[in-house]
Amino acid sequence: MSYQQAKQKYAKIGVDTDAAIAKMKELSVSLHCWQGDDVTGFDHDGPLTGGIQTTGNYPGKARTPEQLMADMDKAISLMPGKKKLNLHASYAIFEDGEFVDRDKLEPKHFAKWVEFAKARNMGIDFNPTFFSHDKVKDNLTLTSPDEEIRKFWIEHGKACIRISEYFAKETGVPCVMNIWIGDGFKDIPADRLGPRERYKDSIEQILSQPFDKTLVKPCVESKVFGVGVEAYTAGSAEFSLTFAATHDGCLPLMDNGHYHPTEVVSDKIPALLAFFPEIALHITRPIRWDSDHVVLFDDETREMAKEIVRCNATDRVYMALDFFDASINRVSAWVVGFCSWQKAMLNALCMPHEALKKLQDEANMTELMVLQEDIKMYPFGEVWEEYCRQCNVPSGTEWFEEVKKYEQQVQLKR
Ligand code: RNT
Ligand code: ZN
Repeated sequence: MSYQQAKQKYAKIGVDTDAAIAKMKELSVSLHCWQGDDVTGFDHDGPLTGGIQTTGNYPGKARTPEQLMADMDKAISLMPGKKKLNLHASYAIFEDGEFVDRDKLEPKHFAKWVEFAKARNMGIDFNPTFFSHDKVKDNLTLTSPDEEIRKFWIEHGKACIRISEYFAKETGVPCVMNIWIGDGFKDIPADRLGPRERYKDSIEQILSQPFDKTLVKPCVESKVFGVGVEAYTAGSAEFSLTFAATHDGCLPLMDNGHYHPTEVVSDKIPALLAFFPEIALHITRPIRWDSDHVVLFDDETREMAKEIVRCNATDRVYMALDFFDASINRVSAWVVGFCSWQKAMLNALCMPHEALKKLQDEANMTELMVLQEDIKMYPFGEVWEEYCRQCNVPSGTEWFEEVKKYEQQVQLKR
């Protein structure tokens, strides 16, 4: 079947595949730098902490800013769609032997990333890094009862607001700044309120740093538990959601690895859209826990994309990827994960949502089931290939030949 034939088939159910492809080209998705080096960053030598883990030992990992940028470039050249760069503060680039701690970070430490993003027409999202650092005391940062520790991390958050505003001004694209802390306890705590009150106060102090709300979009990301902090996580769903709801200009961020395994973020998206003008997502693939596997074109991924599209919320939801697999080629991981989300969004744009909603409102659940099942067999692959063609990137598995070559010629020589 050709694209033209596929297009005609979709047209019969009221779907304009050309319009879907055109829409895809406008939607930006944040590509996280941390898949390229297993969340290591450039500002410390210690291990990854905070209850998150990368597993695997695949060769060829990027170890310098140049290598990470080259790997990202390779990935970017192989996937369709508009990308935004997602950085962590730990990816600061120090020059000429300079080093400053996280509370003293300045825009200039990210100038090379700005140059990278601008040259590729990308905006930048940002994340303060509240983990992998010697000032994480007893697994605590912004919730620490040690005021010196807490102050250090508040100053880090404020520095990141200033850097986020710099990113937005330089790129002309608003910067989503996500606050996530792994603070918690391995075993039953005696005080669940104190850490949360301190966390609330800490974020309020961070947000007291003046910034332009149209340029910086602060978010708070919730989590249910982390490795080593199984009994209690300060930034729980209720905490984070309520914080965002009660603080003007602050967005809730949902990571679909951060809930109990039978909860689905696809259902939470419309729930939040009923209240928040804008929300943010971390798109990942949890297997049994927050394992951060590479995103695939699977049922829940498709369902999340459908909710964004059918709620007409493509301009209200900030979409960012958040996975890290160290057991496979890291460039390939980026491409598969990014393309899976692109496929999910394009697939969602190729559905007759209004007709389906009408069936629901008429309580015609029989026909709704029949149609929803029938659409699954539509020639979506043709539409995807056409989208890739228009974006000048290989479709199918042709891109993987490029990755294999790059692995041999570049990554394995490191
Ligand atoms: C951790 C959170 C967080 C991190 C990144 C590196 O569970 O998902 O978003 O993955 O900030
Ligand atoms: Zn996340």
